[in-house]
Amino acid sequence: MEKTLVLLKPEIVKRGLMGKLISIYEEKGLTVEEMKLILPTRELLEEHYAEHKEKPFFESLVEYMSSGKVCAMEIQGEGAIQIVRTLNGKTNPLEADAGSIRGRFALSKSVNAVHSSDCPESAERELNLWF
Ligand code: 3AN
Repeated sequence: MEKTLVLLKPEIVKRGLMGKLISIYEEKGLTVEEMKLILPTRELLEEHYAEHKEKPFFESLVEYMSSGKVCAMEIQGEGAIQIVRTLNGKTNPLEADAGSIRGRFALSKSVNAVHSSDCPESAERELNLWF
């Protein structure tokens, strides 16, 4: 069974959409193995987004992600990493399928509802970081 890290970003928690998004993963057949609400520290986010450190959007991304509580989950299932990314849709909500999570619930590239690991190595690294 594959495991992946999913983060429901601050706007999802603030808008009261956590349950709706968790249902989408559960209805697909995936299971939530661990879950916590956390106000992430700058240190945690800098480590989590280390690969984007040089990008122009890094500062605003870290600022946004620490602006409110995040719902962190370990989600499990066969092919969970790819399945979650398909459910989430493309990073840019303008390009995301209308039926995907980002297509339905997000408007911008930075405030884009969810994060999920992109490969098994990232999943292991990110799950160790958040749990
Ligand atoms: P994904 O989360 O879909 O794997 P990445 O890894 O390319 O996307 O980007 C990490 C995070 O950085 C995204 N979740 C998004 O919030 C933010 N991001 C990516 N590209 C941009 C951009 N051009 N402007 C603002 N934020 C961005």
